[in-house]
Amino acid sequence: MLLTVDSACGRMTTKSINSPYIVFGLGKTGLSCARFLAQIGENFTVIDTHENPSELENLKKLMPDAAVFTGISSYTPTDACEYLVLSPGVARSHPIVADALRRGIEVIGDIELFARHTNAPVVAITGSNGKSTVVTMVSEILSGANLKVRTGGNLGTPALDLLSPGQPDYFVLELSSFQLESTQSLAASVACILNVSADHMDRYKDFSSYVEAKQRIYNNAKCVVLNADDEILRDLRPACEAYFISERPEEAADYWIDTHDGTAWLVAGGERFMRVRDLAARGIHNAMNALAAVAITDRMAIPRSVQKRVLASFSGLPHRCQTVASRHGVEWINDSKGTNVGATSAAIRGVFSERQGVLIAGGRGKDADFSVLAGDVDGRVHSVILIGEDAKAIAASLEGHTNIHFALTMTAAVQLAAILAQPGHAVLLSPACASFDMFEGFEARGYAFAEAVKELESA
Ligand code: UMA
Ligand code: ADP
Repeated sequence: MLLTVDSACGRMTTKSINSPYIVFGLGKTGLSCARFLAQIGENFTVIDTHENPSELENLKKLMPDAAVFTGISSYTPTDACEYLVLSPGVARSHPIVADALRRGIEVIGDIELFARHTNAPVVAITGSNGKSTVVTMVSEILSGANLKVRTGGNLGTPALDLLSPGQPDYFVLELSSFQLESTQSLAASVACILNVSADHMDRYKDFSSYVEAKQRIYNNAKCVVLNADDEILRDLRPACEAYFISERPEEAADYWIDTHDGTAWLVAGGERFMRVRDLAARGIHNAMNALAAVAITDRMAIPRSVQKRVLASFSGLPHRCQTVASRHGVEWINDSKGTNVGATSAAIRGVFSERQGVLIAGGRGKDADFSVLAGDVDGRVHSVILIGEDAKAIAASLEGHTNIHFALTMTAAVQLAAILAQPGHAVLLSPACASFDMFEGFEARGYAFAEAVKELESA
């Protein structure tokens, strides 16, 4: 059998390969697919369009004999090829994928492989924002009830790496729209879409296509949790049991937030069960995340006492509205994981609900519409400091709503913020953008912010 690989740098490689599986992409997902296919005794070939993908060395160490082609621009699959296993970062519109589809090769993702190889119950969570937080809350609640849980997916540990020997009581998976695009057979015990707001508009032809990808999480689900405040999600009519959460009591919901005698409460089925101020994670968006976690874990009959105990101590994940310093009356907050306008909008409304301050934003904008943020900064954010490749696009959208400044580095942005912020203010890093134009990822960006704030002490 022949597999022909054209190299991007002009070399033509032809190799005799007889693989039913082609793994496309050699990042974390591709490596997990290779490892899994090797474990179940399947023959596979790995391809990547970049010369030196991040997991190449690890693959060579783990499987020195694996067939791998990097720096390719095209390939011709053999008759033996049955499956093209896509990494989430590879778009289905890629010419190699389009060609495979034309040839009748089945295009699947790592979550599809996962779903085909496990019977254990899966909790599947997606949404534009709050996925990682809710996945972690659910996972801690289930563990707190002494259940065996394995947690991963878009959160970081690829789903297939969770399939080690022994069966957990539940897998808890964070699923991105990219992963859901190539998933057909997942039958989640509980599936949840937290919210939908525009993200990844550089990958989807329009917002509806993005939402359609997210909606795939409901296919075959036994039960779903939905956000009643979101018009699109409210109008979905899943063919299974549905439970609704809402920020407002007047919505037709099963779980909501109610203010009684000046105190905000989480309510389930009419019962006020926990004060919002007793949640360790701050902000109304985290109260909604907590409601979602309760709605999900109620499906497993987890006692209220366990849910409350966990939610009273889980203060949130790093880089999500995390206070990194308080100096001279100014609170410095790292929300580097605010990588789209929906997240930054929630962070601005949470952080600046009772005070004003400075916002540091910008990066790779993914073709977002930043004008959505204009209403949020009005009256809350007196100055915005913009960094990164889409700084000018954001400035154009916020013109007239706040004072706009530019900085070339995170350090310069933090130093400028220290000058602009007054006692009683907050400085919020919530970029509304991906980080890859300046940093290796959102974590590196958050650490750069925290480090620059620390350096202010010695300046
Ligand atoms: N590649 C190609 N050709 C292309 C595009 C990519 O060959 O046209 C190759 C790249 O050279 C690279 C590999 O594909 O070697 C990268 O694959 P990937 O981008 O899918 O990255 P992974 O390392 O496999 O990480 C993925 C998720 N990444 C993305 O969806 C972009 C990780 O989510 C996830 O944690 C991991 O799988 C495990 O499940 C990250 C993410 O940014 C955190 N997700 C997006 C988000 O949260 O907004 C969706
Ligand atoms: P995701 O995994 O979907 O990116 P995270 O839990 O990591 O979500 O949170 C990312 C950012 O999204 C947070 O830093 C915060 O700014 C914002 N956020 C978190 N939860 C919500 C929510 N329920 N609604 C809107 N924004 C949210």
